[in-house]
Amino acid sequence: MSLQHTPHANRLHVGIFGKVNSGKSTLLNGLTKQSVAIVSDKEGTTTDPVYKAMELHGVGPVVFIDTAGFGDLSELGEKRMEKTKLAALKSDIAIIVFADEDIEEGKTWYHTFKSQQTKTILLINDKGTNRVGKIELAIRSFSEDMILVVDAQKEDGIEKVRQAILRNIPEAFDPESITKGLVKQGDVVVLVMPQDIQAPKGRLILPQVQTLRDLLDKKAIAVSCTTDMFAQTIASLHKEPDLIICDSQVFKTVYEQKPKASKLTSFSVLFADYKGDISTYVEGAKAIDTLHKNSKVLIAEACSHAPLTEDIGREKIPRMLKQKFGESLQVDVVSGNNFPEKLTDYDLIIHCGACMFNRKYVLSRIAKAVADGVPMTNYGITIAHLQGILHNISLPSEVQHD
Ligand SMILES: Nc1nc2c(ncn2[C@@H]2O[C@H](COP(=O)(O)OP(=O)(O)OP(=O)(O)O)[C@@H](O)[C@H]2O)c(=O)[nH]1
Ligand SMILES: [Mg+2]
Repeated sequence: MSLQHTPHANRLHVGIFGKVNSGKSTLLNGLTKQSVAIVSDKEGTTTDPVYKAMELHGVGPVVFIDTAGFGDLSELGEKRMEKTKLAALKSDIAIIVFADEDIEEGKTWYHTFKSQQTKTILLINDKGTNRVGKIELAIRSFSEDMILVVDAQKEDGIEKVRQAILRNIPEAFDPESITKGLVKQGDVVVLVMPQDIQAPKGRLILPQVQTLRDLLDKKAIAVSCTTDMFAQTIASLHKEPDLIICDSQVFKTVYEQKPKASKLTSFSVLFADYKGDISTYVEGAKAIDTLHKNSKVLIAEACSHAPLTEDIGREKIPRMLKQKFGESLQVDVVSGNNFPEKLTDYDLIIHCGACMFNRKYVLSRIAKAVADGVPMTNYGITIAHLQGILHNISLPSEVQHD
C-alpha cells in the first residue's frame, strides 16, 4: 500500500512522552529526518501534540506523536496534559524519554501504559552530562525492563530507537484481514453501497474502500451495486454469491431480497471486529432490550463531519430507539475525540464503525466502558438487532449467540 493511501487509522502509532526538555522533539526530528517539531532549550516548547505520518524503514507506515512534556506548569499545562492523555490512548508503542534523575512522572506514566497493555520503551537521552548511570539506577527502582541509552542527536542513536520500535510491534496490531474467515479465494462477494445524500461526492467511504481492497487481496470476485440495483445484480450472476456485504442502513431490504444460500453481513459489522471487539458488541446489543423510556444512550461517532439530514448516528438510530422505547429516551451524541470522562450515567453506548480511529484507541474506549460497567455496541449490530435479524447476520469472528 502506498504511503498516501494508508490512512492514519491503520498505521502503527508511536507516542513520545517524557519531561519537558528531555529531547522528545529532537527524537521525532531524528526519526523523521526532518525538522517536524520545534526544538529549543526552553521548557514547554511543544504544546499541542505533533502527529507525523511516515514510512519507517523495516516497520512500515507509522504515525509518530510528539507530546507536550510532563511538568509543564504553565496556565495551559492541564489542557496540554489532556491532549497528551489522548495521544497515550492512541499509542501502540509508548517511548518514555528520561534525561535526568527526576523520574517520578515517568514512573507514573510507565505504570499507566502497562495497565493499558501498551508496549513501552524506556529511553535515556544521553545529552553528554554523565548522568546516565544515575538515571538508570532511578529507573531500576520501578522497572526491570530493558533501558535504551541513546543520543537523540546522533544517527546511531536514532537507529537504535528504530530497532526498538521494530522489536516492540504488538502482535495484535498487525492489520488483520477485514473479512477474516467469511471470504476465501474465488468467492463471489456482492457489495451493496447506497450512494445517497450521506455519501461523499465522487468518492467512496473508507470502510468500503478498505473492504474492497481486502477482497482483492484475497482474490475474491467483488461485484458492487447500489441498493436499487441489488435484485438486478443478483439476477445477472450465474450463481448465488457466497457473501453479501451491505451498508447496515439497508440490512432489511437486502435481507428480504437476498438468495437464501448467500451469507449476509455489513461494513459496520466487519468493522466491529476489525476496529473493536465484536464479542463485546454482540453482548452489548442485548442491553437494547432492557432500555425503557427513561434510559440514557450515548452515541459515539469517530468522524466530526458536519451532520447531514438523515445522519445515521444523529437521526436514524435515535429515531429507531425512540420509536421503540418512547420519545423521552435520552440520546447524547459525541463526535471525534470527545468521549465522556464519566460513562456510568449511560445505559448503553453505541459506537460507529470507527474507521477513522486506530484499533488501540477504540479498544481503550471499550475497556473504559467495561470498567464502568456500561454495555457497548456499534451501529450495524444495533440496527440488525432492532430489526430482529442479528442471528441471520454472518460475523467475521466466532461469537457465542444465545
Ligand atoms: N547534547 C544534546 N542535547 C540534546 C539532545 N536531545 C535534545 N537536546 C537539547 O535539549 C533541548 C530540549 O530538546 P527538545 O527536543 O526541544 O526537548 P522536548 O522534550 O521536546 O522539550 P519540550 O517540548 O519542551 O517538552 C534542546 O536544546 C536540544 O537541542 C541530545 O541528545 N544531546
Ligand atoms: Mg518538544
